[in-house]
Amino acid sequence: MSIKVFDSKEAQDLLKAAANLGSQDGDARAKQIVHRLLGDLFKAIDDLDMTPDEIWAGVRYFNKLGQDGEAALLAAGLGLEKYLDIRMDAEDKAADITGGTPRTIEGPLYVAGAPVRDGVSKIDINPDQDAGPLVIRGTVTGPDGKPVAGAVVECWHANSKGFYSHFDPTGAQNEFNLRGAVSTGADGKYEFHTLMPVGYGCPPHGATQQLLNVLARHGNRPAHVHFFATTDKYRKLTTQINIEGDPLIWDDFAYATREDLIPHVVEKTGGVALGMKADAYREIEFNIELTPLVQGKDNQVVHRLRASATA
Ligand code: MBD
Ligand code: FE
Repeated sequence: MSIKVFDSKEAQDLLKAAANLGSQDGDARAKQIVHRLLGDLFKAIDDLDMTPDEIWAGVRYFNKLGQDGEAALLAAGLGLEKYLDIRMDAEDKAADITGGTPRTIEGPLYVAGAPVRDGVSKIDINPDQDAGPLVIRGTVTGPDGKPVAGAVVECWHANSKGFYSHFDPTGAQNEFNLRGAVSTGADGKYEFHTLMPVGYGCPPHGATQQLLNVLARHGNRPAHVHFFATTDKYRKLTTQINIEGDPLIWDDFAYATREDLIPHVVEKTGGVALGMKADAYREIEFNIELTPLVQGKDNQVVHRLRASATA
């Protein structure tokens, strides 16, 4: 069948009416985007000859996606969030902003409100038998290589089951377990005492995994740790590190891995003296270099709905 109706006056008028282009009212940008996206969908229905059954399966899918609260998870899994990074990288390049620690996606599991400590924070609150102690530390520098004082480094990561506090389906973790914030002193240093994370997997019966299954894709991430580095002197950095050696490092369902974000994991001893649960521990040094403001402003701040809690 090769029915083509997209270019007909009837279909084009319908599209304009649906986006209310004939009126001066409403949000002009929203109308522009709705007209374009709906038009692209109408065109795809024509081009791929999508059946009513396929359309209604899609509509049903959106309902499940919302019920599961997984729209942001799907955005990561379909590469939409990575695509925004590709665009921000290109925008930086066009503005001659080079260097700095690479950005990578935030993901959907940040929780605002972790207590801010000076220099060092122990963020493992709940015991986790299967996770060994880990120190993550580094220096925040500016584009000039000099330490940044008063920067806030936040980190968040999963436990040994791949679950994040606040979103843990087992309810096993306190608010802010494995989430922390440290304010740097004059030396620009931050340090987190925590436990080794394990990679995240999408909820097996959720809408995201359902779609990935149809595509014959997995919904897993390598073990990783998220960071924000915030200061009023430079641009906010959103990034992650992967845990070296994880077999999924180059097979992340959310496409967040980058060459410069796989710091070495060093085996150390002396953990007990440092207040850790075992003498043998691992240490990761992750230095963070920030990039300059553009005309005095952070031109790439991202606003999105984020969970928040009080400690
Ligand atoms: C995560 O932990 C994550 O970082 C992303 C991007 C998606 C799902 C879970
Ligand atoms: Fe994550």
